[in-house]
Amino acid sequence: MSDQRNYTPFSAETLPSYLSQATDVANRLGGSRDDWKIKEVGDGNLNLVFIVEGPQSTVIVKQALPYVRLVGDSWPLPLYRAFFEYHALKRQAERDPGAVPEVFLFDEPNALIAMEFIAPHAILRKKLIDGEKVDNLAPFLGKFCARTAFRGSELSMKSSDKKADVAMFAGNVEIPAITESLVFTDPYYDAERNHHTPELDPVVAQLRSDPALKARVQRMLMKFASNTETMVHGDLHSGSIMSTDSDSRVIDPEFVQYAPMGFDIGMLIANFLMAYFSQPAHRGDDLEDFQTWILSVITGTWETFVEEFTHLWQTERTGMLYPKALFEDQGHSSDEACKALLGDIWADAVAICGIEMHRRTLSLAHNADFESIEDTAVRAPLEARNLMMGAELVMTCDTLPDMTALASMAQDFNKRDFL
Ligand code: SR1
Ligand code: MG
Repeated sequence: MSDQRNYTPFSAETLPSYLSQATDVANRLGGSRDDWKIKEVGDGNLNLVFIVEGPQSTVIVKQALPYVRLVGDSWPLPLYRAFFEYHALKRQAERDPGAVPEVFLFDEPNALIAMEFIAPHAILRKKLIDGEKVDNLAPFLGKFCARTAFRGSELSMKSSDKKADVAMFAGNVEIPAITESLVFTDPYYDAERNHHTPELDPVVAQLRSDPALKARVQRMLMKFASNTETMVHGDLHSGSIMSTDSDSRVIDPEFVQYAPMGFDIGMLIANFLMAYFSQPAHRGDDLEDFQTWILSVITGTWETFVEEFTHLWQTERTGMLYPKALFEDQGHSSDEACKALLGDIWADAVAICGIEMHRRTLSLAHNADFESIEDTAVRAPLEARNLMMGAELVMTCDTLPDMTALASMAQDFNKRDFL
């Protein structure tokens, strides 16, 4: 795994010389290095991202920095995260072909991945803020979550392969540590890196003074840190999805780890709910129509997840878990076992969803859905709905019956005033 000895962070000026030696990438770009146009476009929290445009094609080059870009070199971060991102992309491509960018080059010492430029797609979060609908989004995301959850688990994988993989990904220590603090811990006390919209103070005080809420969140953190059900993307929000008006892809799995199966879909639903609650500040006459569409994406994603997971259960259950030898071969249906497992995944997803809704409003890394609302008097009441529904989800994750109940809860909170 990468350390800093042979590492050089590239710039738009130095990258052409490096890429001209990377034959496969250079051939894809076409022409020679003087013909390539390079822009550094990284606007995420961690990495350098270059768009390299050649006469024949365009390639993305992503390079890890040895620190958190959002904060600066006061927060060092290991380069080895590129190694885990590369391995995650390979596995996701096998488990859901076509869903993630194709990798052309992985340079471990330089913590650099050259990959497919996904065009003309744009970051989904921006489309949601701009009120642009995306067809086929729910089926795509539901299948991605179900296929990666199922095919990365011992419902499908050979136990020895899965255990070797768990051991390998366990080397990714600092990246999950970010999630452990920023997502599961910092929102619930006055942590140094936190910030929130000042008008939210009373709601924030209410959440932080609730030991039952904190205990439930910590219980979920314990599962996140110790339950290796499957390989998760680890940061599946609307900024990790790129879409046109009808096609979508998933990017950026550097937060990959083995974790509960409900993690990715829970985080995803949270980000759609935040898009939903922020809409009154972004829309005009089309508000109701667009919010209804977002809710339909949430419900559709979960419905597809259940359908696809059940289909894989019936057709690809080749691992050591719930073996056919114990069920079908004995003349016993495994349908109820599948439903019960989906019930557990649902409960985890609901808890994760509530926690993610909190952290994007209270911890370090907020999202543009709310942050782009400049007038805090407009932003705060919308964020308050989001925070209060997050708490309700965490507290009811074991009893909330289904997605219909979650969607009605969102409609209800969308009308309430908490400040
Ligand atoms: C310090 S990194 C902050 C956040 O950015 C990433 O995209 C993850 O969501 C992480 O929690
Ligand atoms: Mg990211």
